[in-house]
Amino acid sequence: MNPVVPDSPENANGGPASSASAPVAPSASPAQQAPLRNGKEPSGASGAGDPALSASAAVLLADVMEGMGRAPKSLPCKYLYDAAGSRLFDRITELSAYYPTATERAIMQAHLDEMVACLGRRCLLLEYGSGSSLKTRLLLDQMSDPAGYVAIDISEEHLAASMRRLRAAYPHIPMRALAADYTTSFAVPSAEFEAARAVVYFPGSTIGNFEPREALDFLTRMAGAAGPGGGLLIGVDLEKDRPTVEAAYNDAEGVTAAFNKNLLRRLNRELGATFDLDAFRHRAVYNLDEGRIEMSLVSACRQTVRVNGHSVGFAEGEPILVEYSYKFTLARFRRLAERAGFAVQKVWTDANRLFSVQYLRVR
Ligand code: AVI
Repeated sequence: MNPVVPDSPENANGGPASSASAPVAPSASPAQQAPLRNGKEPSGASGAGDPALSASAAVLLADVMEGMGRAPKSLPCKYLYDAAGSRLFDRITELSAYYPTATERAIMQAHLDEMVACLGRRCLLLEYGSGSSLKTRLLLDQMSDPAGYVAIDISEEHLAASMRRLRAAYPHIPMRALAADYTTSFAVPSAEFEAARAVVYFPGSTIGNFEPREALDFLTRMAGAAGPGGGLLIGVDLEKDRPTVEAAYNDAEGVTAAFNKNLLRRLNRELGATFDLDAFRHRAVYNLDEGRIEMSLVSACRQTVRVNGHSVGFAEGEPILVEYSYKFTLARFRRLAERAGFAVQKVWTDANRLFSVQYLRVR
């Protein structure tokens, strides 16, 4: 399950990138450039099976049908973040029950000096899944002589809007926007910046949306992207009691339900699917054995849905798994980070140990 999340009011996405550690002259005017695309989705090309589909829709269809063939059925959570999904996720982060965003921000505010000291002078900050880049501003405000900032996000529209705001607020910091699925391969234009080191910023605990094997691969790629002397500043949600976790993913306002159901709306729009949003209900359960929240859309009745010419049958009560959100112990995350080629240099938590922000050094 590959997540590609905008860290709402700050979040994340990923893929391998070139080392950013070599100092190179900046390009003429990086701050003026439009978002790059990672070249994975050439527009106008035909889908393999259906000539009416664009290449990106054909990839979406293939991913959806692959998930519909699994037991239990599943959908890749990276598709949650279309423009409407990104807006809904921003609303989730403002919910009082959704503790991760406010807690992470409070940790950052409390320990900003130490975090900025870890980044050091002439740091190139690479943010994976930049979303609205709200927490990033805390860093950009305090960083010592930053070499630059590269925002990487899957939602081109969201990225362009937040980069416009950031460039206006920080005209002295060279910036680049990269519209890319950070779970795929893409090249970071790090050679454009005169950086002493590169540090990947991956807040929001989006690492928890990867399954363990994928999390290891992704962290390993981030270590490669940061390169020797570089690091990773990462938000990591911690294991806690069931009521707190389940309340965060079953909000009374129904925003999380709307966020997950928006994926079905997207499939109706982009693939001509016939999902009846009222015929599925949101479910989020904390699986303590696996240390993760499991979010599903559960079919309220026996039904058949058409997806671009395919029929998909659902039994009453049958779930579509949409997203996992793993919660970590500090020891478990340390082991994962070390296997990926990092050393945990610093861990900051809140008084209730709900959440952590960690600085990992590339070993
Ligand atoms: C982006 N990610 C860290 C969120 C989480 O908490 O796992 C995604 C989310 N899905 C529903 N609510 C929040």
